[in-house]
Amino acid sequence: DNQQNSQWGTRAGFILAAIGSAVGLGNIWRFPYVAYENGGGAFFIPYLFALLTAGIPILIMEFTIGHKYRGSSPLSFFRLAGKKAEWIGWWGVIVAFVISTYYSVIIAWAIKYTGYAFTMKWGQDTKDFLYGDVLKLSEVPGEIGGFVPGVLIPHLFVWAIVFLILFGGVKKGIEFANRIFIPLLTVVFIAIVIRAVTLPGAMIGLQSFFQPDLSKLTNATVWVAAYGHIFFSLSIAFAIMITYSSYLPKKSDVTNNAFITGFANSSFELLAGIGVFAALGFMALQSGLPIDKVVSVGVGLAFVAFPSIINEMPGMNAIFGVLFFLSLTLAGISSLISIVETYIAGIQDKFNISRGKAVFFGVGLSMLFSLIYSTNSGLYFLDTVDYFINNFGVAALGLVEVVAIVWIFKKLDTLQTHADAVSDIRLGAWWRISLRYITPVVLGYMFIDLLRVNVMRLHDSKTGNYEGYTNEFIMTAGWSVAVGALVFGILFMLLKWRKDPQ
Ligand code: MET
Repeated sequence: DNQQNSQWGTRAGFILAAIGSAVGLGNIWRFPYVAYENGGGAFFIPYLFALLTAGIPILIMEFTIGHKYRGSSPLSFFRLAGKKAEWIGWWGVIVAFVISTYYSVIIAWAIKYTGYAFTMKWGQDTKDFLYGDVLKLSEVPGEIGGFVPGVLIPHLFVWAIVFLILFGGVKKGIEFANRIFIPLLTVVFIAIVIRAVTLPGAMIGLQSFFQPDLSKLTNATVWVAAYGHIFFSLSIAFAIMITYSSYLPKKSDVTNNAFITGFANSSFELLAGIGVFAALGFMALQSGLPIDKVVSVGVGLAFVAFPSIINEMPGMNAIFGVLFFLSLTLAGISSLISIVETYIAGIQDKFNISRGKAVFFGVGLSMLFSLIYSTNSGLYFLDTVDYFINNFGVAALGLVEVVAIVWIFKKLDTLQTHADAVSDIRLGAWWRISLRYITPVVLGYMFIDLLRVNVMRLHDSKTGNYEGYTNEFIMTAGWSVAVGALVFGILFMLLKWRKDPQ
């Protein structure tokens, strides 16, 4: 079928799919380590501020764009203001493409760990197990010795599942998968959190999570982290929510749907935070260390700290472990399909090809690029690409998108009129002030500062690059990817529409 004829079967189907996209590795694998690295309680206030002044307002805006202009992100932006807006849509699509390539490998790890959990195969040294036995990480970042078959095989399996779901189409593939995954995920996840908060020492962890650390509020990095995370977590500013809402029937309440999706995502994230910090509190009690000294593993938190926690648990360890990694897998797949759908929809619209062809081409290409993460330098690439694409892809794009729509194309009124015409809840001062002033000012300041810090780091041998990587590695895996996304976005805009975009 044709891209423009695809539609969700029911309202619940759309909401489940949107929640399925939002709730992902970001909530379970990413949020805990970002919150942890930013001091736990210090993260809370910036997180809520970013959610209410940027996250939800942009989500409403993107649902409205998709619903009003009824196309993939590039097509919707084209209809909004022509070619001079279209490139923003493509930029998001390419950013989505880049994220999908490494997102898929984390799901592959989760599948492996679901298997390991049955026997707790990771042993006592869970850090060595992850980096040594599983990932076979090279000594030097960027030095690629070859593929790691133990990662490559589940990784290809993940792409096969994604292919099958997307090949089924919007209703029979995406909606169907989410109808099974999301209820299952919710039940499994609540069981895990209940187990975690009833562990001895849980209160120690929860206290550190919920105690706002006001002294850290002046720290810019905490704010940057909070905004970046909200965008990633809500799947906004990289084409996803525009694509999903373009499949809504004409009569659909966009504002209400955005609130439901946003609050469901944050509830999930808060639950994940509660579960993880409760478990960390348990670890703190066991080891006698303060909570912020229990682990120091960043990206590996879920795959290092969790296995350790599972080792120490009084009973039901294996079940807990299996459920935890299973929930990671389910949440990951339902998000990965949404991100791949953005470029499937984009190329279908632009090149006027069938869905089947677009799925073949899109999944095939992302699978090919994703192979780098199945090599023994994969984790270094993942870490660097994730940092650069989130800061100079997602956050920068969020800024450009909002400024362009509000200040350059002056479409805020048009969008508000459309949203209000189809929705119960009316948009008012909160929505307008957030998008007109708060988001551009805060994100703009953040972005300039981030750019300054990272450019400076290339020239200053004392401060060192992100994670201490060499300039060469940062240029290859970081800057060229982030800048490349923008360049390719513009190139796609320059190509001819194979079908009248109006
Ligand atoms: N929202 C997703 C998450 O939180 C990420 C974008 S979709 C791959 O994991």
